[in-house]
Amino acid sequence: MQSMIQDRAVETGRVTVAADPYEFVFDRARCALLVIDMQRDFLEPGGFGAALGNDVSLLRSTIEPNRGLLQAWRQTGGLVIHTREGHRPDLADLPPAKKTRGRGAVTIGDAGPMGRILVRGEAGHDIIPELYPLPEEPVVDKPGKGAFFATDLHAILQNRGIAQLFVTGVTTEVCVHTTVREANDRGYDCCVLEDCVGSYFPEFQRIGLQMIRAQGGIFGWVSHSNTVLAALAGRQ
Ligand code: TIU
Repeated sequence: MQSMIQDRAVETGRVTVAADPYEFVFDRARCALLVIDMQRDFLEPGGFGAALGNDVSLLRSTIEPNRGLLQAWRQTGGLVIHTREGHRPDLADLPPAKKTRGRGAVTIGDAGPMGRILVRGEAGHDIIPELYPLPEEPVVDKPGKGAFFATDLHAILQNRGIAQLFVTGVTTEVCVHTTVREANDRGYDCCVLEDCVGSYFPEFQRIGLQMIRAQGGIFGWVSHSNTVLAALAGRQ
């Protein structure tokens, strides 16, 4: 018996999206939307992002573009995968160096207003309500910054025949970058959508995107969600 996703009508065919450093051509049936770590711990006060000393409001501009893109992508029947950074409640998968890094007063595993910081099963670890996964959408829990390290993401993508990814989420220069680099080395084409990724540091947002598209797209493409929406609707 086929899964719900495979039963859904998936639009097929090639789509061309204007991008930097040149157009991104994707095959609808072989392309997934990968949404990185849009968790309360990064986007809401009292979580991991705030514990690191960041102004979490800077990431919230990414929510509406992601919501619009998710809606359109789901309508095409395309695969959506969400990731969450976090650790086992017993912290057995938490490297000591990650626990102590930053020398913060509150670190991973400590109690916060949304539960224990960056721990699986806690309220803060979950994805923000605005972008909550549908029941059939895989959610990949990752202990590191990259979504391929110590996860089954590669197997999931291979099993679905996925070769290309639109990548969104937070933060641009940390988990998005690490994941795109990991994906690129595994042979995936990655197109990062600039309005759907966010950083606590405006200069890192700008430079982080620049680093992806430089040198002929050294590990990916950069585009905008409006451009993808137009292409999906045949308006490009
Ligand atoms: N601190 C920061 O910018 N990011 C992270 O720790 N994780 C992710 O990017 N998800």
